[in-house]
Amino acid sequence: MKRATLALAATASLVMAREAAASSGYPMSMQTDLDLDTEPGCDVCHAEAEAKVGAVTKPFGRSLVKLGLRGDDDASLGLALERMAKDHIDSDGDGQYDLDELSYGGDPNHAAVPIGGNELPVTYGCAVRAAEGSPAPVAASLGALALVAGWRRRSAGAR
Ligand SMILES: [Ca+2]
Repeated sequence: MKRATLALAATASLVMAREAAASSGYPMSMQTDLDLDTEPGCDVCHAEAEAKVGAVTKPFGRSLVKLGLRGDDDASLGLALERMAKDHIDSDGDGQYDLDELSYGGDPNHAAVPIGGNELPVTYGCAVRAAEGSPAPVAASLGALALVAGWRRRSAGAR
């Protein structure tokens, strides 16, 4: 009984150590497996961009774990990435698949940012804004005066 307990404790500690092990080779493996221009930072899966990174906390990393990723196990990374591609995983729910976002240097943990960075949102409406110094406001005012004068002339003629 004592031997069985010791064996169980040893096995449990090995499993826990394996899951907690740093996976410093994953960025390079992801770059190779996904044919990326650059290695993704550790912060694609972890809170920190560089070691010591801590637990997997980002949506993309959690998706990989759900797909079978294990710590310091390149084979599990390859399989999880294959499953991610097959299942069209979109961890941040922005409509862009995670692997597509990585392929163009995007972040699969945040909604896509347009090329060129954040810009003011497009607004729609009917208003026309004249450029500063433009004669448009003067012309509009004269047009309004002409309409009022014409209306008054017609009203006076009707009497
Ligand atoms: Ca996405």
